[in-house]
Amino acid sequence: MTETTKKTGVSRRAMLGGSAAAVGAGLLGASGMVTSTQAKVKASGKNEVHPGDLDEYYGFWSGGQSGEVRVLGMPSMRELMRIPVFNRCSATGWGQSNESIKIITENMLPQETEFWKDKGGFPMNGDTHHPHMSFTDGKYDGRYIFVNDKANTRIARIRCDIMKVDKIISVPNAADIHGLRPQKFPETKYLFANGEHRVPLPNDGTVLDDPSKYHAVFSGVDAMEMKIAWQVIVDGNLDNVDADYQGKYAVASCYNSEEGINLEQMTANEQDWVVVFDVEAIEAGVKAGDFKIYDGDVPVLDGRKGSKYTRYIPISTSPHGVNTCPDKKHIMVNGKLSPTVSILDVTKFPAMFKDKIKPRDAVVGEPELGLGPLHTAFDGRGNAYTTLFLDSQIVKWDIDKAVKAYAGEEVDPIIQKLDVHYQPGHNHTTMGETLDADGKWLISLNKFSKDRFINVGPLKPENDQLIDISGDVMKMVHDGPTFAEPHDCMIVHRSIVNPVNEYNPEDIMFKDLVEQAKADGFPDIDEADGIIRDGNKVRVYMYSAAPSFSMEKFTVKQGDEVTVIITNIDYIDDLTHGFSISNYGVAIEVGPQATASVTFKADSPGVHWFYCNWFCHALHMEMRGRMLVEPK
Ligand code: CUK
Ligand code: CUA
Repeated sequence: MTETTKKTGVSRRAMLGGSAAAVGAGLLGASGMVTSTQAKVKASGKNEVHPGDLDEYYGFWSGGQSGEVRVLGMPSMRELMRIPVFNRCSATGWGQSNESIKIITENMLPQETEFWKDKGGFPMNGDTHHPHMSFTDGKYDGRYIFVNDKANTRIARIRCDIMKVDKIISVPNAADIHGLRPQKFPETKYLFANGEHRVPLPNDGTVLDDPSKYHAVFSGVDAMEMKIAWQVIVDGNLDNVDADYQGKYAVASCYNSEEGINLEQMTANEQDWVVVFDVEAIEAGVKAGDFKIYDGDVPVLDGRKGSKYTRYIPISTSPHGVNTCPDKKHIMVNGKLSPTVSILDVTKFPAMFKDKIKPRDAVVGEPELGLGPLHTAFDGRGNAYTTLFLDSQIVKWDIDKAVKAYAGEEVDPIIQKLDVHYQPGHNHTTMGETLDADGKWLISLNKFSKDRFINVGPLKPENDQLIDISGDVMKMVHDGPTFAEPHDCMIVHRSIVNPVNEYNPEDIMFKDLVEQAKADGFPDIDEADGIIRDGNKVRVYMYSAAPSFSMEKFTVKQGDEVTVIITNIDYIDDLTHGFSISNYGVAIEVGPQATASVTFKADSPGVHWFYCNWFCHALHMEMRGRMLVEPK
């Protein structure tokens, strides 16, 4: 018996189930509940990926406050890689190599550059929630993954060929980017990004308690340029967002129509809404000059109630997840505080924008599913799977029946409820946010693991559960612990993602270093080996081939600003080198055929060993050399 159970006499697990059922019965009434049909069927074993076999899917997981994105193999649920994004990574040198620092800082706003000047130059944390791949014709195209940073109002782009970030941008005027989705059709021209929190616009420190000056800002980001194309001010705040399959609209949920600034105010109303954005109307508004400029030279349009750019569809209070169905027609808005999911019909949006129907007429279904619906996924066979946070369940339901029930037919859309462990937020199906939804697997990203793993102390992992949805009945097949709340993930078939094995030396990412080497007298960076002194700036060029660096030792003077530039000339797969200097806090990755650089102040005199920090050879330990720092 644990301490908790001793004190209360009830385990948390029992309490949780009991209270949820009690509240559920009260709220839903007798007709709304179906018996939980927890599948007792034996696990299929289909999720086993034997040694030497490969997974069928890539899963891209956000890493919450860890600031990273993780790559998992599915269905094995093995963690394959971590992609540092907004975090400092001591294994790869992300946040330390000059190339990563350039990506992190080059699109900071001027005031941010000023603010971070004395604080390490840039924020080294982030809060990733929503990783999504770029689309072409409603399908994943394998080019990029985009992810938000709620903590520091940024958006990053990951190149899928090398699985590294190539752009990070700060979003002006908006506060705390939360919901993020790519346009699905005809291709990802825009990313839609929700500034979740309302802040004064301009946020210059002169306003605190005048809510009329607070605004939430929705951004359309040019996804290929990674530049803000336009922004729209809305009423209320902004939570999650999704785009339709026609490429015309974005739909964002709002949980604070009260425009309150504390919890009591924010949940006072019975109704909130989703905001529908008309992309073509916004583009026309930009062309016509119907905007203001605040910060960042971005056109900001007014999309508050009554605007031609938006419509507000009333939804019961605090809706959360927004999920577009691969039937191209329906968009699900998950009730959170309401036990319902509201089904929007996008084919009604044109009439709604022409005011031929009321916004609420775009709602064509509103099934009561259970307590705390947060997110919905799809199998491409007409079924939806909604997470019930409070009930700790996934509910599988029939979309068509839900629409019929709303129209008055006596049908029950609920097919099955499956217990998950515990408290699911997002869920995701294989290819489920695309027209290729294949209905094989469902992931439930549970916020609590409690008793599902051996105890690792007060801080527990989350629990990502894998569910086989290929048959008529959902079957739980795997528990997978993860660290630091991955809010969301996306799952893509491996045929779509085709990463390379080596870097291309001609890649744009090496251009600056290649140019600098040429200017320093090394026409071929593969052979660059030598020291260039430029005042107190010293550039040390070397190349590496397992198991040695081309340079066995080099000498600099105390106080020099030293940049070490290393090219890995090894041509073999899986042959990454690294460069660490002992007692200097320096460690970077140098991938096969890559060039990387790091700059530091040589302020500690003496002999310092530098060594390779990525296991590369039987003589990896011997892959090292000395830096002598001569005293002043
Ligand atoms: S949010 Cu976390 S459970 Cu940031 Cu997508 Cu819904
Ligand atoms: Cu090179 Cu280890």
